[in-house]
Amino acid sequence: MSPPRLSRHSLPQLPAGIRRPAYDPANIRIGIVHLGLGAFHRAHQAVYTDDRLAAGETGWGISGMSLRSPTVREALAPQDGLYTVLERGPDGDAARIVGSIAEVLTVPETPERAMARLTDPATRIISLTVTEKAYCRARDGGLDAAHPDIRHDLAGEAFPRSAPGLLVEALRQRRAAGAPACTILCCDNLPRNGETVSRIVTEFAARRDPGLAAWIGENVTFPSTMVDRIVPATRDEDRAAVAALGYEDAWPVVAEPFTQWVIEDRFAGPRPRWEEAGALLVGDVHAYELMKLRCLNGAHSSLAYLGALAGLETVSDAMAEPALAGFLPRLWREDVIPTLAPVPGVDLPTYTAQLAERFRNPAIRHRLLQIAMDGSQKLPQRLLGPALARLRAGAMPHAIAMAVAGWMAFLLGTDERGGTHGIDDPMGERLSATARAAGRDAAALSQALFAIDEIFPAELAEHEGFRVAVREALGRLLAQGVRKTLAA
Ligand code: CS2
Repeated sequence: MSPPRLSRHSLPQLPAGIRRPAYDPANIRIGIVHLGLGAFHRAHQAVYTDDRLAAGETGWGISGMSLRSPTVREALAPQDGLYTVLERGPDGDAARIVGSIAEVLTVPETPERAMARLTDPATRIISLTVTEKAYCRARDGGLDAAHPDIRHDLAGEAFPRSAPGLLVEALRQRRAAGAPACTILCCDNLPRNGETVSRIVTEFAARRDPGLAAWIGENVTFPSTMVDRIVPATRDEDRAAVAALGYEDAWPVVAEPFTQWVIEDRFAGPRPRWEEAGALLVGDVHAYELMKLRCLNGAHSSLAYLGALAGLETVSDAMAEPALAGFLPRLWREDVIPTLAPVPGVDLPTYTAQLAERFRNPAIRHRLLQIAMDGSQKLPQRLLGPALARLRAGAMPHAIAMAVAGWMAFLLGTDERGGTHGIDDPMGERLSATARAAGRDAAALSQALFAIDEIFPAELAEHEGFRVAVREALGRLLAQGVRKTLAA
């Protein structure tokens, strides 16, 4: 007999020892719409929410929506939204079934249903993990009105395609229907993510109807958040690991044991008591955001480019190489920690040492190429921001220059073991073409890339000392390889 497929119906038959919802998932009501139903949300916010549902806050079920691909709906709808979080630590695995996703939709498949849920008076929170690029930000941080999806949505002739367009249309309809105030909760890795989304949404709305923009200012809040949990993309091996437990789950998620969520406590209406599930509700998130983006994500991106260039596959593989593992403490100590304001209750050297431990977790196979994706969207807040802060303080951020050089070399598309990789990035074609035209000439390559002002702010691109540091690092990477260069 084949093992049962996970669903509400099969829950009671699942093997003992698997933690399952301590409530009846059929009896929860939806209070949250979440856009971007990727692995991260399912191992993070949905788990905090699952805890609150178990504690009796049954009005906070999640309607999970994908903006494009139906693959999550195809996997989870037959499972009534249930899925496994397989927590993998150095000491072994723990499986838990999460029941907080009460409904799974693909927006373009069922746009009316999605809009009805977004505008439902019972929906008080619209949260997002749609990745950096989906906000369609312009160079100045506001709305990129030239973005093809934004142009499509601003024309207002068809159902919106972009996240900002969808949010504004939902808010327009909420206003027209007299729906109660709601909160838009960005959970993507952007600095001041709440303010960023507020600005983009308000600018979009103002182009359609200044009255709507004003209404949003009075009725919608955009708290900032810092989110953290390492959740690699699910692989077939992970599905097999769940099958070995005795049931079938088409899309489990694998996560490290660590999880952190810091939320600015500025909600327009009610919210789950996430603080009782371990979240930290604070007055100001910014110091936490910068710490996490620069220390964790900055180190991740550095490892991704330098490690992939060295022909390595995962973060833990890279951490097993002394040259790469040894690079991070330097990056943190010299170039990152000095740029951070004190974070309440956090000792930064301890925090970064714990990051190194988390990166070493051999049970998590986090592919470097996954992290390397969308570099044009990630570099500015992860590496270029702290570089600028150091330069303004009169210091030369050599470790960051090395990481940026790693990204530049990575764009050439080949690694030191003769492997090749594509550049998965909204600017990928332009970046690859630029790199190809310059070739393995460090001066030409760095100069051509520094000229891309969507990525490099002028203050950085025109800083002679920084340009030289990157060019020299790139020259060494190309001539001697990653290991030799970092060991030197
Ligand atoms: C990673 C993040 O893929 C990436 O860019 O740096 O997804 C990282 O794993 C999370 O932010 C950890 O909280």
